[in-house]
Amino acid sequence: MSRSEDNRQLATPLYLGLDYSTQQLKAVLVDDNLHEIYSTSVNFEKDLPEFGTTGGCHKNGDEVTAPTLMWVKATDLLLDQMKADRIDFSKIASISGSGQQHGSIYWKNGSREILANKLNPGLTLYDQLQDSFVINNSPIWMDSSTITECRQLEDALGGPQAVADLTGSRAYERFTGNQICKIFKTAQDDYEKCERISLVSSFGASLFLGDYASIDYSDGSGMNLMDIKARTWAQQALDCCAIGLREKLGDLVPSFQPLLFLLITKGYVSSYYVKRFGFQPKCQIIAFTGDNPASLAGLRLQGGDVSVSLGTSDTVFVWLEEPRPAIEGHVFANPVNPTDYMALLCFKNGSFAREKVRDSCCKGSWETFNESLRSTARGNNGNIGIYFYDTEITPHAIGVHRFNAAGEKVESFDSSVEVRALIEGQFMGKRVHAENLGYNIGPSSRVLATGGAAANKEILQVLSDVFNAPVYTLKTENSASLGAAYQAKHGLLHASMSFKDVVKNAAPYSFAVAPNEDADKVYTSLTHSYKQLEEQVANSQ
Ligand code: 5FX
Repeated sequence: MSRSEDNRQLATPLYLGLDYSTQQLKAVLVDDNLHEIYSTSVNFEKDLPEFGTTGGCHKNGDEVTAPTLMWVKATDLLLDQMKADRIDFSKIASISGSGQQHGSIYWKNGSREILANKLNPGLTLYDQLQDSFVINNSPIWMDSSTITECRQLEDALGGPQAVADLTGSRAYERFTGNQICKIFKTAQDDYEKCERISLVSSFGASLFLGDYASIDYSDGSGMNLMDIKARTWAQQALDCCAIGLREKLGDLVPSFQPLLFLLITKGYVSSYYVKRFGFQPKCQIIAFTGDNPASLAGLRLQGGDVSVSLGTSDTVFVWLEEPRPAIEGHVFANPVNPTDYMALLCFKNGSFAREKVRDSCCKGSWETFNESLRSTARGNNGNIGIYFYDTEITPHAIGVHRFNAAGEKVESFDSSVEVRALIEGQFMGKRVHAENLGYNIGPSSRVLATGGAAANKEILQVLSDVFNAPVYTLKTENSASLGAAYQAKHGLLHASMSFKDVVKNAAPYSFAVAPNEDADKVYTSLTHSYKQLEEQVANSQ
């Protein structure tokens, strides 16, 4: 029977998206029009206090881990909650999911057999997977304990840029290859007893598939182990990390790929869930991916788009066709279009810097802050500011640096000039680093703004002008789990339909602001000056 026939058997197919994030496991159900009809979540700290985590993790110096079995128990609890909410599991046509990126799970020899053939529907997963992991505490993305392994990888492959060219990012401490390398060196016995290493995403998929799920290209890009262009494991990188790693990682698949069971038959939901919760036996499991790629799907980004999340830290996703990996930022395989890429850029100085300038220049008033933006000229008469109160990630630099129109360092700006310099500087920085990775603003480019500061139209106007593109907003509390639910449907239809067509009925964006006519003229050259000044600051530290 073809996939679409499987699908038609259901009067109202539903699609389930899961998100194994740092603090919670979330489920979102959407209907055939991709409208959200239900969501629920399990908070690791609050609902599973027996694991003693704070915010879903344990911190021990620069080592940060999460108990693997906590995620298993959260899965039991989530499904129990859905059952108590009288969800009709038989209507779910397919399941996909996302997970915090970079975290790793180490399955013990023999666990595949338990997953595939020995799960008793009368018992919880937690009861039955007690002895399935060789490492009980999974290293997660907040871990920064692998600087030695990072240097080793960069030295072996010819430096940071060479690692970025091959894998999409220079060596990062949280990236999974460096974490695996540390485990190989410090716990070799455990490494040898491990038959499969999963990412958090493919681990979640494995639980539902009842077999080891393949790692998808997008989340696989966050390991420093995948050849970003060929989308295959990069043997030189594997060789640097650990012996016999290729076998423990399994195959890579596209992010919307319907998975296979035991590499042969269609990857339907494990019979455990059919018997215990009433899932239909032909509910298809689609590859799970990382939370950032899933959010790109949830935001429904298209070629040429950029999304800017304005929160405590700012995050930028960029849709790329021709990536130029750099030593700042990350290039991942695009989760919805198999030949394209996405870039992820993190900026530490987000809302905190905006609030600091609001307090020092506007007596804490956003109204005064906005009035400063309205009353100053686009381009700030050539004045440029760089406000890295905390050590910035992109670029790696610190301090507040102000320059006049002649590019000379100055001590201070008038209050309203300071406000505009901060906002223009923050957005020019985003544009510079997006362009460094291969982004080109085109006539159909759109900027999608999310996060707290996306409610501020004056700030969005500067964003629109700096990128010379219209800005839209979207409510996005669930972007990763929603993106996973979209991918669940996309996975069933991908052979005949593009992702863009799959999501065409999803909730529309709200138009916020359009760029001013002189935006291109003002900001193309100002951004060029900003770039030179930022490089000068970063190189001098
Ligand atoms: C991305 O590289 C990250 O490390 C984080 O955004 C995690 O994915 C958070 F879950």
